[in-house]
Amino acid sequence: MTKGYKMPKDFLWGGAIAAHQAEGGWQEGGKGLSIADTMRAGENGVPRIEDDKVLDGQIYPNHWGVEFYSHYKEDIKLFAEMGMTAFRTSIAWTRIYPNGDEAVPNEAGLKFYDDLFAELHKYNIEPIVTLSHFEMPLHLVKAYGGFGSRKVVDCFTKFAETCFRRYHNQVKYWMTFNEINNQTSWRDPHPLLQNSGLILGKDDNWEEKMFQAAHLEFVASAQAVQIGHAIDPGLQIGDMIAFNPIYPLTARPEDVMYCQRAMNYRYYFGDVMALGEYPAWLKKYWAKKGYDIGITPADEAIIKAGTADFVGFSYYNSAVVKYSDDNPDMDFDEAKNDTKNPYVPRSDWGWQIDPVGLRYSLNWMAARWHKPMMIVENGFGAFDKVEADGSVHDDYRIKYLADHLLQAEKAVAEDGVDLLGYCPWSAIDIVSASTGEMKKRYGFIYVDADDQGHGSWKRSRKDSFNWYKQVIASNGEDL
Ligand code: P53
Repeated sequence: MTKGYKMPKDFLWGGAIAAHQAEGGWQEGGKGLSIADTMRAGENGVPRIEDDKVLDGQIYPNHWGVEFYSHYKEDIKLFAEMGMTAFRTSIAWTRIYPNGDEAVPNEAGLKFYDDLFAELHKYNIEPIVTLSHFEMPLHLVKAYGGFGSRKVVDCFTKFAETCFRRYHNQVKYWMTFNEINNQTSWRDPHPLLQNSGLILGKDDNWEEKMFQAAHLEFVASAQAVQIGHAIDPGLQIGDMIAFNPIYPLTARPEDVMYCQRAMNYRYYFGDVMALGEYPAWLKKYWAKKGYDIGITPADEAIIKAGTADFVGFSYYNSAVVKYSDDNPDMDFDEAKNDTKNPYVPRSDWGWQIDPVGLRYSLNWMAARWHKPMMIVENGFGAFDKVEADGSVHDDYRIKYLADHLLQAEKAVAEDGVDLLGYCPWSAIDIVSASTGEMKKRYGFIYVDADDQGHGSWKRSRKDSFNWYKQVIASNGEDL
């Protein structure tokens, strides 16, 4: 056992999931179709395909997730048994506004989350809620082109307002857009769809479209922050950034300079949302590329007035870049970067495992954004083996989490960063976002189901369940 540090009193010990990856019940209670409901299964190296409707004969793993919709009471009881004091999930936008643009919300959907939050409070578990976690109503994509349109800004702020009004007495911590910066590299199908609901035409410049959509999300997010505070000044409304620190491969000054530019590119999202304005370098970059982002003075005022209260972030891995002489402008192209870090191991899915990078990240963000922070995702996707007696010996997951937690604790205890809580991904096994697989497991709780959605849905405790219980009981000291 590793000796860690006791965390401050009231530190939130949580676990995280997202509605579309866990709930299932895709047609229950008047729920509409989200972009996750028409996304087929993929696997490592095989991208998920987005259909424009549900097709016969295709597998859509988000239709069942892990049936959290019908199992949540049993699951929350297990979270409480671990001692969890917080739980992060998202509100499925399509339960509240099935098409996204209705005048009136869907009462059955609202009721589901009343019950879910009440169940959490029964055990003194603090809900932490993401408003938009890769689950935009499909109708908003088809009718308006997602955040390609200002109409969707209004739909989102209305959705946010509905949730703040209904749940402000039950939910204090909110985040607007999950991993808003995870749309900065070209992949097909492009993550612009998952994040922003954009489907690109053949002649579209994806990068210009990305900057435009992200801008409208910043406006929507800042507006939501202001609306939320007007409803209840006690609400804490954060941004949510996918944080993978980028290192220079060598001490060559060009590598270091290029690395700084890569960090600026990946994390300008956090600059805008935490500091309330665009960085100067980015305006120069747009001018050089001839991009028109369509920013109005009114937008700038909204962004300035609606900065995030805290920085929520996911941390899984770190990355490395190397400058190449054929790129004298030093423009970062994430899709072209496959530089490997010789000093860190990789998971079965190729993710570079780097606990020290978490301490580095916390310090980097503290120095740049000056906000309290919350780790709202951190975890290890792995194949789990169920033994004959039903146990799962996931010592690799325990090691990953213990190593990372120790570094986060050092950042608090030795470096003085303001960290509100830790919510590992995931509280319970769920469907993977990038691959749609069930077999890429993250949870403390095993769910008996396979990639085709077959199984008993029975829940069981993995070894990591008992490990996390002891971590929480010792307030972070026994890792
Ligand atoms: P999965 C890409 C890279 C890093 C994290 O990821 C990512 C993504 C987008 O898929 O997503 C976050 O399930 C995300 C979660 C997701 C989790 O990381 O692809 O917020 O929804 O499940 C883990 O292995």
